[in-house]
Amino acid sequence: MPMQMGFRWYGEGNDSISLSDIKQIPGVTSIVWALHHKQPGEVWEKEEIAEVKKQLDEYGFNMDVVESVNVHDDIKVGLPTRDKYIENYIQTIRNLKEFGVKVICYNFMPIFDWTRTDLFHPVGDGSTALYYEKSKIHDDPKEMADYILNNLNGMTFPGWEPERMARLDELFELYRPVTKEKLWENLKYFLEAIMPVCRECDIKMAIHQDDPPWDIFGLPRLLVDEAAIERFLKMVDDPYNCLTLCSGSLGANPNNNVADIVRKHCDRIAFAHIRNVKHFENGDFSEASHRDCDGDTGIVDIVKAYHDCGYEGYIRPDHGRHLWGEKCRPGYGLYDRALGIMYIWGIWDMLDKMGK
Ligand code: DNO
Repeated sequence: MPMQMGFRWYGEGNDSISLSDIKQIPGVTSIVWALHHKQPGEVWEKEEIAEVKKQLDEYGFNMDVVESVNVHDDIKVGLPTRDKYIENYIQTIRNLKEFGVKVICYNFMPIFDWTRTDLFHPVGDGSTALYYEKSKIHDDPKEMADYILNNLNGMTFPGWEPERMARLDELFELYRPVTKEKLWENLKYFLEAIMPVCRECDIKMAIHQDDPPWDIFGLPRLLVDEAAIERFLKMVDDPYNCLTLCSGSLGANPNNNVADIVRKHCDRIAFAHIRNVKHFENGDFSEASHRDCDGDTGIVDIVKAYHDCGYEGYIRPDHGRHLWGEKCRPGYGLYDRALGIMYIWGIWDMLDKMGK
């Protein structure tokens, strides 16, 4: 069995792309989905999941991968109320199991999920891409949150819930005593509480790396390099404690060699995000097309590493550029991600043929 190709879709009425569009991209079998109206900490009810299943069934897609069931801040901060939210998380896992879900992608980033300073930065060929300007991150986080929320073309973005962003002062205050070590402890507590249920339900928890992979606005970030990944996997050494290995998140730090990480930890990668990043000397970076030579991430080596390891897990193109005037959610247009899929398949199929 080859890897299983997925495409992230934000749901009916919440995405500019239709399932019929996605069906026309070669080789996509999984829709990477979520209930985007849910706040972190809420239980995902069976009736709500059934609704999505019905939509996907119509096109013959599976719903094996959820991205994301977001973790409530009280769990990350380690407040006494965390146990209640962990109970809810467990109930969600049990409900997802009823629909055959196999992998939950999540993150443990304090307050902000992925962070960019420019959502539509000109690439130079007429297209635009997500961009990170290092010097802007020392400024006011509120300004950045406003900028992001105002540029989502009216759509929601997980990790940037307006309700949470409206409470930024309070959230920063909550996280003040949370050192990096404390955050590791809180992650361990969370995982140890849910692992027995994951085993019972045969659902892998697949953590996404921090994006960018370094501390921002004074907040600690954990999953930033190979050493951290090693620590994470050993900390809760369970086959259900897995990775969503994100080449673009790790690739934002030129010292990370993603292909090496794939080779070393392939058996614990449940989900792969493939994205290319181009670095600039001053520490800024831009997202790029999936083509190897358009960025510095080493896409060919990474895909080859998965192929060499006989990877049979889920994979998806990550962010794409915005092409041909498409009006879409930043990073999640149709065209460049479809091109990315064809590039990944191109490498994969070639390697298959050469191996025969
Ligand atoms: C960025 C995504 C992340 C990812 C979450 C997982 O586009 O890869 O937002 O979905 O971090 O919880």
